Amino acid sequence: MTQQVLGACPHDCPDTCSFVTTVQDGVAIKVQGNPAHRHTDGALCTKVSRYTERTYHPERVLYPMRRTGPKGSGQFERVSWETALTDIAARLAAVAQRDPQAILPYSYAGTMGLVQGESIAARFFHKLGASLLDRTICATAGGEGLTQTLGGKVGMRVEFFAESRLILIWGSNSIASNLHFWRLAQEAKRNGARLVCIDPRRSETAEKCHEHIALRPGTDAALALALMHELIVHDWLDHDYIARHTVGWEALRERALQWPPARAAQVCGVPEEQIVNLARDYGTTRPAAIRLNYGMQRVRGGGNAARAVACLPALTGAWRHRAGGVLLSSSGLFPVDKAALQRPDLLAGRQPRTINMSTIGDDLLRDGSAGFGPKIEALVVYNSNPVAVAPESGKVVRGFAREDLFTVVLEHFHTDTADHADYLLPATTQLEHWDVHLAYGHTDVLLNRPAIAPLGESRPNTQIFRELAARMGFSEPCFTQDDEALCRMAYGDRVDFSELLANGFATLALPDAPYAEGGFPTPSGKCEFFSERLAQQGLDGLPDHLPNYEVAGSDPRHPLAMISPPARNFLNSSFVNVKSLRDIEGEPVLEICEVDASPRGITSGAVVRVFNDRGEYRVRATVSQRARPGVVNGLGIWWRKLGLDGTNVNQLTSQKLTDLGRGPVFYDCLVEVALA
Ligand SMILES: Nc1nc2c(c(=O)[nH]1)N[C@H]1C(S)=C(S)[C@@H](COP(=O)(O)OP(=O)(O)OC[C@H]3O[C@@H](n4cnc5c(=O)[nH]c(N)nc54)[C@H](O)[C@@H]3O)O[C@H]1N2
Ligand SMILES: Nc1nc2c(c(=O)[nH]1)N[C@H]1C(S)=C(S)[C@@H](COP(=O)(O)OP(=O)(O)OC[C@H]3O[C@@H](n4cnc5c(=O)[nH]c(N)nc54)[C@H](O)[C@@H]3O)O[C@H]1N2
Ligand SMILES: [Mo]
Repeated sequence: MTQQVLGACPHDCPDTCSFVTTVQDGVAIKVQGNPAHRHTDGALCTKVSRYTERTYHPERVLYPMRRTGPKGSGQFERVSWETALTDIAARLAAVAQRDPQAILPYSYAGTMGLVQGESIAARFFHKLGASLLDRTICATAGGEGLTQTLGGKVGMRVEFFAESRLILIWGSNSIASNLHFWRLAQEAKRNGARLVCIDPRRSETAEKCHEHIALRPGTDAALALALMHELIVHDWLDHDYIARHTVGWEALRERALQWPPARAAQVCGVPEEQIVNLARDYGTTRPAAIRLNYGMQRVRGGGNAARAVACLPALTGAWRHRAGGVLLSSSGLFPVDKAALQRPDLLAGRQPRTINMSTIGDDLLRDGSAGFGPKIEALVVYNSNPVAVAPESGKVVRGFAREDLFTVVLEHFHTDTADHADYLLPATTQLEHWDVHLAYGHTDVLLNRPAIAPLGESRPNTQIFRELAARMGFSEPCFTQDDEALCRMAYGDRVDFSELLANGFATLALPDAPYAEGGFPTPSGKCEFFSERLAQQGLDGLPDHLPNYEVAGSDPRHPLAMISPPARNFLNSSFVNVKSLRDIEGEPVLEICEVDASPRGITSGAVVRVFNDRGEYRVRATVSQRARPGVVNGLGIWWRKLGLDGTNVNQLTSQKLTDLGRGPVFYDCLVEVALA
């Protein structure tokens, strides 16, 4: 019997596709884009079209496993669920009796699902009184910057980019990481729009745009301020929009006038003329739109850079048109009832400390102290692979290798993190469980129905936490709600669940041009060039350029800047173990340009050492025009154990944090490269 089941792509990607799984006699045989969903348009990326290969992968974790070898060895024996759950509950209870804050949940967006993400899991840790996790690893700097200026993670409706006349693709490799947006940009291009890519790397996207501005990493605010300078001196401003819908114009004007293009050209390492021309295009083309993405905020000044860019459309009045404005993330537009799903009220007045996931390396190595609180004694990891993705992995690995740390990992695969587990528990994939989704690159809600029965003895995250809760004696009824009930609860009556059941998606009712008449969700209701909230915290009320922690030229021993953007056929560290996709990527590479390669005797194919004071990573070099002078690109995020020497790029990245949002600075990193 053949059946078609509507689902949603669970991955951390702006596109959040609706898909259709064809099931034959209980086996999923293919996954295809849902043609009825306009954002998916019947097409999936290469990765997710191979979803059955991932689900039926011979190395799926199918049974609960208990560690038998040393930490990190990846040696396990199969145990029953009963044994695993009883022992885990007893171990957690013993720690909790001393201090529940010594227990840390660690999770991110392995699935973006609201139910298999933070629902029963959050309730469980709230009830326990465990440490809270600051989920900063991806987007908090840009998210906070956007929120200070526009009031939230809000922006243009993505579909209207197709009508724009000028599109700035800023800090984003859309072809790799936002493919369905690229389709809209192509449509605009066919209608005569000009596409400009702002990215240190000559990415797959940059080479297909009309123009590529290859600035130095971490200099985006300088570029944005110079654009403002030009808008001001040439009077390409919408004075009426500025007067009615913005705050802090006089102060911003004064700041921007300190940034003539010549100054920014020096800082950004691009020709002055390129900045002048971009400003003219932006100032004189209507409608003009900016697709900002998170690639530009993984540096010290990432929050300020997002603020500076977010000011631009209010200066020119681009928001007046539905095809004008800026989009970084649309997630703030979704009316999710987080409190109902996650139940922070179960803390019952307790205020556990918060641990920043981006400094997990340092924090696992800390002893208890007055400022820090108790030493971390137990770690429960789900939907994340921190040993591969967190910065400064030398320290992360040392932390996970602690013999006195009790670690539980819920996973599909034997990842680098799973290798360090005391218990490894088999989780279901998106084809095997219910979920409901928001999106950060469009504005539709998606539903995912299970297409097949759980493989082996795998269970949904929710079910694993329900059973742990029962063994811990948590008797609140919220610990027995089933997944379908949780899906219904996520949006309550704000989204029609019968529509989700029937179509797999539902569209939020939103205006075409949300800020044509102002009405931003900031405290003032205006676009806040000047942020009173930041000024009150003693921070700069205006956006400014903050140089990287590790500015090229500041350290003669490590003269090259390294960025580590995603490889096209992986999704963060997911899919690295899917052979057909890994075969396309080949092996970990470092892109280096000719002028940096030749004095070092490096030719394409040579194995090189990439190093700084935090560590060393061996990788194969590709001499390529994708890298600009002074910057090397270490494409991510490989599993350490599949790399040349059992490490990956994060061996080199630092645990310093961004100006706003306490985020990681993956792309603010100096290195030296030498033949191995
Ligand atoms: N195929 C694929 N798709 C993905 C992902 C993936 O790993 N693979 N990751 C997903 C995730 S988690 C996220 S958060 C999203 C967004 O993910 P992003 O991290 O925004 O990924 P990209 O779109 O690749 O954009 C990064 C681009 O920013 C550039 N960049 C680096 N430093 C700077 C800088 O200082 N300034 C500017 N202007 N550009 C810079 C990089 O060279 C790269 O081309 O994509 C998601 N989609
Ligand atoms: N150097 C460098 N490092 C980076 C980045 C970079 O650009 N450069 N990007 C950063 C960014 S943007 C992000 S978002 C983070 C991403 O970091 P993570 O959120 O850790 O993402 P993944 O590496 O994809 O790991 C997710 C894991 O969750 C598992 N998983 C998926 N679904 C489920 C499920 O339903 N249940 C359970 N239990 N597990 C599941 C997958 O098998 C996978 O191993 O990495 C960051 N790290
Ligand atoms: Mo991310």
